[in-house]
Amino acid sequence: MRLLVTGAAGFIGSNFVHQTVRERPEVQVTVLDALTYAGSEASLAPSRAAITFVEGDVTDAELVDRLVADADVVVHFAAESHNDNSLSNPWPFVQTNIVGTFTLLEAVRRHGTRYHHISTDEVYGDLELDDPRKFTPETPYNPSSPYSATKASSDLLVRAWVRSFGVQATISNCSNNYGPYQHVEKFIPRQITNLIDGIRPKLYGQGLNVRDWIHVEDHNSAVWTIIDKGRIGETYLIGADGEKNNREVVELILELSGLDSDAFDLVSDRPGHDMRYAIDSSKLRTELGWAPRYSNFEDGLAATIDWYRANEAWWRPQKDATEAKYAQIGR
Ligand code: NAD
Ligand code: TDX
Repeated sequence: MRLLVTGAAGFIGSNFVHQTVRERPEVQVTVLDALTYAGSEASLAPSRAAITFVEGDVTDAELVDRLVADADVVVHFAAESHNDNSLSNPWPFVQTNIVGTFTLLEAVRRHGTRYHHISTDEVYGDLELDDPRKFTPETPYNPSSPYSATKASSDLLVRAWVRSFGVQATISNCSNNYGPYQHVEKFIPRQITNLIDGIRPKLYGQGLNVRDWIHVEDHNSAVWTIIDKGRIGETYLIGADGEKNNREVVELILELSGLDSDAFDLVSDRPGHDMRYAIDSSKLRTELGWAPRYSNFEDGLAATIDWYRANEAWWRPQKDATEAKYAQIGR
């Protein structure tokens, strides 16, 4: 299989490539990544000798066409992915997430290539804390932020290209990922690396917002399950029943770091901050037989903390610029 993976110099895509090189050595992997502030070739280093890396933009139609022509399967991770950035400057989100997906869809349409689209649970909006429901594939789209609105737009393009042009596509919407190689702008790595720097963790608002955490390796094993066995045109929700509020996560990071669990600060809230995400992944589990392997969040988090301690050279170059951006928005 010749596999084109977009956005694999980022967090989830780089882990996907490492898992693929490790577990499926017969797959020929080509990565397309623009190396934005969020991408780093260093994230691909462990697999670098086994893959082809192309630096380029998913909105570059000629380049995309050439790469798709040589692929059997495309997995599209590339995106602008951070909600806070989408509030400060939405344009790159429209360009990469919507126009980039359009560009890939036109190429896979021309070449009849199997396409898997990586998306997020945020397209469904949010749930109240006491709502017994979780998101299902039937939940209506109701995105809140510029980021989630552009991801929702890209999902709808995929659905339309399946129905109107017969494109061979599947979609997955996953909950919040954690694990190695996640940019220090994101919640968990930000707090871990702040603590390494002697800065107290920062919780938005009251810290009561709930995210449904999944280890990145479980997200990626689910993506492979969908590539192997998913039904064309279908949407699969990926989640591992990992609901926790942000305060609980910070308390755990503090405890695992040997510090008092109340040594955090509350900072101003994110505008439009989604209250709660929760995934019902029963379709993926029942129809395709997938199950997560990282069932213990505390163990996964401890391993993630160890990874950031051992890999300061990987994250240090991003840290100051990231915190400078947060300082500008008072968070
Ligand atoms: P990330 O920001 O860590 O990585 C994104 C990668 O895409 C980077 O390497 C960047 O250089 C690349 N990129 C950005 N714009 C590009 C462009 N125009 N052309 C080519 N490459 C470009 O993101 P992530 O957290 O790894 O997320 C990957 C995908 O998974 C995204 O589609 C995101 O919406 C989705 N997702 C993320 C999460 C999460 O918790 N992080 C959860 C569900 C879904
Ligand atoms: O310093 C912080 N303090 C804080 O309380 C940061 C950076 C975040 N938060 C809160 C906001 C959220 O409730 O933590 C939660 C997680 O924040 P993010 O890491 O920014 O993730 P989120 O906005 O939930 O979106 C993530 O999950 C879905 C990814 O960034 C998206 O790409 C994915 O689609």
